[in-house]
Amino acid sequence: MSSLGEVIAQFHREGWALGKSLFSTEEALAIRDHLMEVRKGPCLGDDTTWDPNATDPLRQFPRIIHPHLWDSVCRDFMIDPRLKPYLAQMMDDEPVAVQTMVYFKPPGARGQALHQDQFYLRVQPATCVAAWMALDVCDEANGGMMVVPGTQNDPILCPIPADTEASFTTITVPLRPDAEIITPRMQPGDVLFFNGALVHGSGPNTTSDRWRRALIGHYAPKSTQSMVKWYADATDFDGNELHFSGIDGDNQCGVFEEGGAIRMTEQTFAGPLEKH
Ligand SMILES: O=C(O)CCC(=O)C(=O)O
Repeated sequence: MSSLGEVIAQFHREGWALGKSLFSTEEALAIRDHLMEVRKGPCLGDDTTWDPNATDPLRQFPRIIHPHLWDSVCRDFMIDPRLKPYLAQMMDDEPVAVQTMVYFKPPGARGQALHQDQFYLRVQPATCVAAWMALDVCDEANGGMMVVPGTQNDPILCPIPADTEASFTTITVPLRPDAEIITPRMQPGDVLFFNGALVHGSGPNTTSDRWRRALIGHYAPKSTQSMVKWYADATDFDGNELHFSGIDGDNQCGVFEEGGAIRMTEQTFAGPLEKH
């Protein structure tokens, strides 16, 4: 297990870091079993229609968005005191929770193309931070999380079309030619922390027999002035509700110029910045 200091130092250097064994294997597996029960039917807020007879595994097991609003297991994870010291030092502020998600990714399922969470959340003036907990062993073969160290220092990048054979989302971001993509191997109960500007995502689950499930919390610093309105109802680690000023988002984003510099421009985005 890495020390808190080591995790924080790596997070500031690379935009991501792994909290090894932050939750026990038993806890992670119990959460996983609970979520499999929950996913036996439609869930409030589904953005993909649940269909147990669909050929697409992601229609059989769609991700769950904002489950903390109605599921106490997800809410307890979201404000678990073990996460707070990490998030507080990463943000240099008190963290408050603004979103939860569950991903199932059964064998054969597509992943989510590389993206930045800030594209969706627009937490200002700082950024959001994610705590992504593995509920299975995760690696490249079953579509573990991919991160691109260093991109946490980039602005929101203008999206480009994604390969929808490999991704259930339709947009991605361009990468520098020398970008390094890392897929950390994770065990159930490990937590991947990443900065909201960090480019990250996941590939398809190419295995025939290994699921890749995850429970995720997204957080903002308490001093946040605004964020996209879909996320603006927040909860602090004592369970108190608070509300940030909600915005629709804006169209500012960066494009790479020759030589690797980034030029800011305006781009009209298709669709609402509602779900990420
Ligand atoms: O779990 C995945 O495949 C993607 C999750 C993700 O991008 C996120 O939590 O921001």
